[in-house]
Amino acid sequence: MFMSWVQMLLFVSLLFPTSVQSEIRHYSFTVVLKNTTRLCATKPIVTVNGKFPGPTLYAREDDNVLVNVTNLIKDNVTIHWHGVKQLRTGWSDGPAYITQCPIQPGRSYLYNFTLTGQRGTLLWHAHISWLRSTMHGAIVILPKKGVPYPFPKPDKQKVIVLGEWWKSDAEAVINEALQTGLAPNVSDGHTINGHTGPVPNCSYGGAYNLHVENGKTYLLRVINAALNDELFFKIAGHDLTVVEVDAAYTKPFKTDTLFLGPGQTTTALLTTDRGIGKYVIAISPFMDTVVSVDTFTGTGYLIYNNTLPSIPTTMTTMPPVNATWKTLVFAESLRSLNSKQYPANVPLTVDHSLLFTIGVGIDPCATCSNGSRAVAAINNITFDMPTIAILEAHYYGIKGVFTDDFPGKPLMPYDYTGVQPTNLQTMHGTRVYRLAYNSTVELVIQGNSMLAPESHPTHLHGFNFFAVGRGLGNFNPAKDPKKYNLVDPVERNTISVPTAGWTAIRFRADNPGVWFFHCHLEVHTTWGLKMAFLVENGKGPDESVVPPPRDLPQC
Ligand SMILES: *[C@@H]1O[C@H](CO)[C@@H](O)[C@H](O)[C@H]1NC(C)=O
Ligand SMILES: *[C@@H]1O[C@H](CO)[C@@H](O)[C@H](O)[C@H]1NC(C)=O
Ligand SMILES: *[C@@H]1O[C@H](CO)[C@@H](O)[C@H](O)[C@H]1NC(C)=O
Ligand SMILES: *[C@@H]1O[C@H](CO)[C@@H](O)[C@H](O)[C@H]1NC(C)=O
Ligand SMILES: *[C@@H]1O[C@H](CO)[C@@H](O)[C@H](O)[C@H]1NC(C)=O
Ligand SMILES: *[C@@H]1O[C@H](CO)[C@@H](O)[C@H](O)[C@H]1NC(C)=O
Ligand SMILES: *[C@@H]1O[C@H](CO)[C@@H](O)[C@H](O)[C@H]1NC(C)=O
Ligand SMILES: *[C@@H]1O[C@H](CO)[C@@H](O)[C@H](O)[C@H]1NC(C)=O
Ligand SMILES: *[C@@H]1O[C@H](CO)[C@@H](O)[C@H](O)[C@H]1NC(C)=O
Ligand SMILES: *[C@@H]1O[C@H](CO)[C@@H](O)[C@H](O)[C@H]1NC(C)=O
Ligand SMILES: *[C@@H]1O[C@H](CO)[C@@H](O)[C@H](O)[C@H]1NC(C)=O
Ligand SMILES: [Cu+2]
Repeated sequence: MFMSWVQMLLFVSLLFPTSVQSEIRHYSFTVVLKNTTRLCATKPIVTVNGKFPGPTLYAREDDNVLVNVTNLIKDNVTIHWHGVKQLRTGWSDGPAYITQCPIQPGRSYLYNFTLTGQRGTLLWHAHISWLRSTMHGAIVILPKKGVPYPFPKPDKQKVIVLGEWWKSDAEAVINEALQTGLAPNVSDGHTINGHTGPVPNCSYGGAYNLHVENGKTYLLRVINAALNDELFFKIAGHDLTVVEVDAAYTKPFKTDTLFLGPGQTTTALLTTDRGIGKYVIAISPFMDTVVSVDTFTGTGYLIYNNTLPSIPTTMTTMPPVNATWKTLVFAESLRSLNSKQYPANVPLTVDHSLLFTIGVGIDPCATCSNGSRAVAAINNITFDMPTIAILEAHYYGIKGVFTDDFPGKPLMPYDYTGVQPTNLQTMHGTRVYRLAYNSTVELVIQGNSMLAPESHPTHLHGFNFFAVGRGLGNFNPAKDPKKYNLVDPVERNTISVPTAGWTAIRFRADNPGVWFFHCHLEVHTTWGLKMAFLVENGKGPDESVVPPPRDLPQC
């Protein structure tokens, strides 16, 4: 008996299925307090499953992820899956009062989302008040089974989560600041996978040790989970080859220093070719303006596995805190991979051309220490949090929760990066910007000098965007678009807007729902540097928000 060609192909494809079924990944996250001696903490910290950083969530592209979050602490909680596109599943995005009411003490909520069209490193974190300072962890999205990386296969992979630490409770820090109206205390240290390295006046000196073998390639998945600090990351004596940021592949490039804003991730290859030795891993903050910052350098060690204790440690020099040039060189080096398999689908036409000015201002406040309080705004609007989720209000047509008149341009244009205006007051509102399904957006994010100009890592939920342009000073609509990169701009979900400068991003609004846009310096989010895009449904169920889950928390 001979098989026909068709039969044979059928037989072979049964033996070796080419399309592998995606899986359902179940996780259980329990929010609990945990005592810790790290950095001489004075209080138990808020954790997931008692871990700091929290558990790493592993999945493959196309998998359905189910995370049952149970809240066993006294505070309300929510969790955001930072950078997960959440196609039509805004109910699982996580920002409190934007897409869901918080999970109240004693309650559970099942987050349910599918990882579509993304692979690489992301993070999850609490998205209410300042709980994310200790409630965060990594998300690793592996390629589909049988699909290789577009770079040499690493021998091993390591997750490296960078954080920021307060000796006192971070909630107490922000509550105190909101009462006084002043800037919150800066943190007391920076952490690498929960370890600080030696700290002055604190007997706890545990450092993170990365044990490696000589002659191997390691894939480092580096995550900036700090609250308020953009960070440099360096390993003494070793270059790193960046291959992916924010779960989008990049053209590989070699660098001695990584630069990550809070919420950003960078995946890089490390070749261990130094034979033996102990090499410092260091993180330090970036701040190129008068704003005060925690200057503590967090340290860990890269240790080759046959290194004797007598071998001296190789040190490294970190860029100075105001090394703007270093951040610009890093940003300039980032390019989408833009291969046949992973094309950069940059929108080439624009339906909505928006200009958002962002910065910090001062409002009167009778009860505050100084008769005034710090606020932050987009287009001079300080966002007031609603008392029920905007997505629910939109879905059920509940009136009076928000208005859809967020201005696409500043209402009162001025020289944004020139002399500081005399009036530093802002307006307040809960306004969204409405977008039709599948429309295209160009958003120029312009830093302003209302109070102190400062670098802002801005984050868009629900989408990746392409960073098509960047510059210092005021954006020039006549000249600057001519210099855009529309071929291979980096694709990401969080982008730094340079101090007294601008960044232009483009995205296609192909995800219906309500999507938060905010500065990822938590202090600025708290002060009101936030707004939301409302993306209308398209045609039919495949272009519409899924129905809300039955266990969606209520306010
Ligand atoms: C932390 O330690 C203190 C003192 O030992 C104890 O009273 C408290 O119950 C502990 N808290 C937690 C959450 O374990
Ligand atoms: C989530 O976990 C809680 C606590 O174990 C349990 O009561 C609840 O039924 C779980 N929810 C789902 C959807 O499994
Ligand atoms: C997850 O959400 C999808 C809709 O997006 C739904 O079909 C599925 O039943 C949900 N899974 C669970 C376990 O609730
Ligand atoms: C903030 O810093 C001040 C000055 O060092 C200190 O007195 C205060 O207790 C700190 N606040 C918190 C919440 O740690
Ligand atoms: C450490 O303690 C000493 C003595 O109490 C004090 O002078 C110094 O300022 C402290 N250093 C830090 C970094 O807190
Ligand atoms: C170092 O790595 C090599 C290669 O895997 C292994 O053979 C050796 O046992 C390791 N040595 C130690 C001390 O772990
Ligand atoms: C960075 O700060 C140092 C120390 O304050 C100063 O000397 C230097 O001029 C600054 N560099 C830049 C580029 O602003
Ligand atoms: C208090 O307000 C005055 C006047 O606006 C300002 O000069 C001063 O720096 C403020 N103090 C603080 C601590 O913010
Ligand atoms: C912002 O709004 C406030 C309140 O309406 C106003 O006084 C101020 O001039 C506005 N500032 C800018 C830069 O538009
Ligand atoms: C969205 O618009 C693009 C460009 O016009 C088009 O190619 C695509 O089919 C549209 N998608 C949907 C789902 O309408
Ligand atoms: C928790 O959230 C509910 C619903 O929004 C709210 O009524 C309550 O005041 C919140 N509790 C705390 C401690 O913030
Ligand atoms: Cu900011």
